[in-house]
Amino acid sequence: MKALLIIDIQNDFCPGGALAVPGGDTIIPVVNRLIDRFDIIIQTQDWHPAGHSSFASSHQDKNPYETIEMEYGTQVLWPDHCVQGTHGADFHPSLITQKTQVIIRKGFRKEIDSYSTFYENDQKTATGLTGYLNRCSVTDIYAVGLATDFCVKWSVLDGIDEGFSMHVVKDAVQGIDLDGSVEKAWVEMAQKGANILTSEEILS
Ligand code: VGL
Ligand code: ZN
Repeated sequence: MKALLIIDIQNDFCPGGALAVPGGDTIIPVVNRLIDRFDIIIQTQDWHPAGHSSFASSHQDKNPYETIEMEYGTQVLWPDHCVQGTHGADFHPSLITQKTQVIIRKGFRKEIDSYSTFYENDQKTATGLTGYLNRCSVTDIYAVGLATDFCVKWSVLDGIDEGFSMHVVKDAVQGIDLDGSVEKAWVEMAQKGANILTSEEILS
């Protein structure tokens, strides 16, 4: 079985949002077309409590995009974004969400961030998605959404470690790009064995 994994297509990651990914909303029509071709649809939702430890505003003398050492390693600090229950945390209104059967919320623990939809950033705390997908006999996961260099990348790398065949639809993702991080993400995903393809190859 194959599943479509729609990552973080939320208002705050789209133009006008608090952590806008350049062109973040341009992928939505592509994602909507892909939804038709899958029976298993999973969405992720970045879902932070106010004062989350990944927000620069939670640390003295820190600006967004600087880094900090956390117990679990280096963490990029972000503008406040995707705060639980706010408009910024809602899915973009153009995204078709009716067919989605599971929504994985992540980053909801104040002291730990979560980019990947399989593990939080300590690389130990599981979200439980692997169990769900295994019970549904999913072997192949097609990743789309935001952002290529953070949540998409970590989900794809962890998905491979969890034993899934991971596919990344390159015209259905967009990146933040801090110091070449998008280019690096493509290399890391390809080197680990992700299959990179276009939406055309799925739709045709
Ligand atoms: C993301 C930064 C912070 C993402 C989430 O969805 O890629 N990036 N929180
Ligand atoms: Zn976040």
